[in-house]
Amino acid sequence: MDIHELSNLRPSDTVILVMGITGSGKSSFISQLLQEDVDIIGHDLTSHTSKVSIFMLNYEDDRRVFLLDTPGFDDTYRSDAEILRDITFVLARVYQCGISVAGVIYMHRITDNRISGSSVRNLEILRKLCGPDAFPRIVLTSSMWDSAAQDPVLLQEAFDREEQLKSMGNFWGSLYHGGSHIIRWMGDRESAFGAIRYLMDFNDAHGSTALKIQKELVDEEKSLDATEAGRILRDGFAQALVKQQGELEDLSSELSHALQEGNNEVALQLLEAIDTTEHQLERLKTSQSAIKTSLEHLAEDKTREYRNIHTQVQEELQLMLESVRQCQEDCQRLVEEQRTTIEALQEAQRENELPVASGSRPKRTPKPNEKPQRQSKGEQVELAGRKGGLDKQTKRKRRKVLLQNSLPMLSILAGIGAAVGGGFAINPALIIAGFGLVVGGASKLNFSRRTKKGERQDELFSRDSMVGLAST
Ligand SMILES: Nc1nc2c(ncn2[C@@H]2O[C@H](COP(=O)(O)OP(=O)(O)OP(=O)(O)O)[C@@H](O)[C@H]2O)c(=O)[nH]1
Ligand SMILES: [Mg+2]
Repeated sequence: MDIHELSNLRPSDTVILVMGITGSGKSSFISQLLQEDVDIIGHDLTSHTSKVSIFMLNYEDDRRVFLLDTPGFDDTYRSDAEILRDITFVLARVYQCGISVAGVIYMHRITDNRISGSSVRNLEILRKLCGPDAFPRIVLTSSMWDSAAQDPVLLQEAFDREEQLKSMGNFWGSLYHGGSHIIRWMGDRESAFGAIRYLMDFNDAHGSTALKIQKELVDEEKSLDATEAGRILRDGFAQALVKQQGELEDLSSELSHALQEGNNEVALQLLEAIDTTEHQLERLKTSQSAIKTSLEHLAEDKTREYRNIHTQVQEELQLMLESVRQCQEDCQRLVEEQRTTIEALQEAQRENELPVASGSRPKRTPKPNEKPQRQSKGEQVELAGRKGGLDKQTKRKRRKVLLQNSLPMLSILAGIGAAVGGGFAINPALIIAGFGLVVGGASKLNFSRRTKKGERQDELFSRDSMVGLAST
């Protein structure tokens, strides 16, 4: 997501966050809403750009709803800090631009038969991000009802679990009693749209409100680690640091014992363990400092980050366009060569069809400036026949090349379309997916090449090797 593109959102636009632990069904939910597979896009975006993906839903009356697909907080402290930075940055920018956040869809798999620490942690962060005033703008959405419905026993368990979740204060309980709405997502578009409509109707009826984190970062100018959500991570990091430092001390004293006793094998194992613990300690410290940031610094970091991604994407686009251009040239050359071959064949055929007198052929007197005939007509026909045979073979191979290239070419064109569309739709995920299609298509292109002598070689080689050759 680009900071400038965020500023281009219209005041009539609305943002909805989709949160939940990994695998709870966030991408599937959004896919159903948009009626397209967003998982691939989301996956590409995760590995290339921000961890938060944005998808646009055309809501009723030409209103645009931007869905933020967020990764779950999963107890790996390094990524948790990054995820919080991403989410809070987007929320703060949206707030500064006067765009309202209608609420949060929080996903949970109803078939999970135990409450994981990760789920509790995600809900704790959700409560702190929103604040009690925004609890009514949270829709607690359970997934996997279609699976549960397959078996009456599973279905009953799901109903029981739903009641249990509502009664647990550290799970849905406090949110439910604070006004959060509960819905069952049946795996279809209708029930997914129902959750969105609930939030939009609530927002229309009650007006928009700022989430707790937006007020803290923008209005109160708090640093991220001083916000309520940030403090959860900060405390977690502090506890983990104490634990890791204790482990490091234990390992160090065990190492000195092992060395005193001359137990080199154990000493080596301990050294490895110390190395790992030191590495974890470093990561924790990095995470700790990552959330000690003001919105201003966060914006600077993110702007730099997105600018780098933008530059990288531009460079990749240039490479892709160059590949497409080369491909077009190759195709044009093939068509041209085919045209020349056909003309030569037609010429040979015309000569072959000239009327020939029966019996002995009259000897033609050569004109004064005419070059002596080097081949008889029979020889010419035979030569043309051989050439025709060769040409047929070559033509078959070239036609094969063209056919092989048609699908990758379509993929490249679709990719460019998606990338350009993504640019207009403020959808970095679409841009990345576009590039994916272009790269995928380009890598499947096959070309015939010429040798240095200018003779045609019918060996096929891939776009990769062609790029390699082009650069030499
Ligand atoms: N049958 C069924 N499968 C579901 C449902 N929700 C999610 N799944 C499946 O669960 C798996 C994970 O779903 P995702 O939508 O990728 O979950 P996610 O929350 O986006 O996961 P991350 O992106 O890893 O955070 C996929 O294989 C989905 O097909 C549901 O309601 N019914
Ligand atoms: Mg996902």
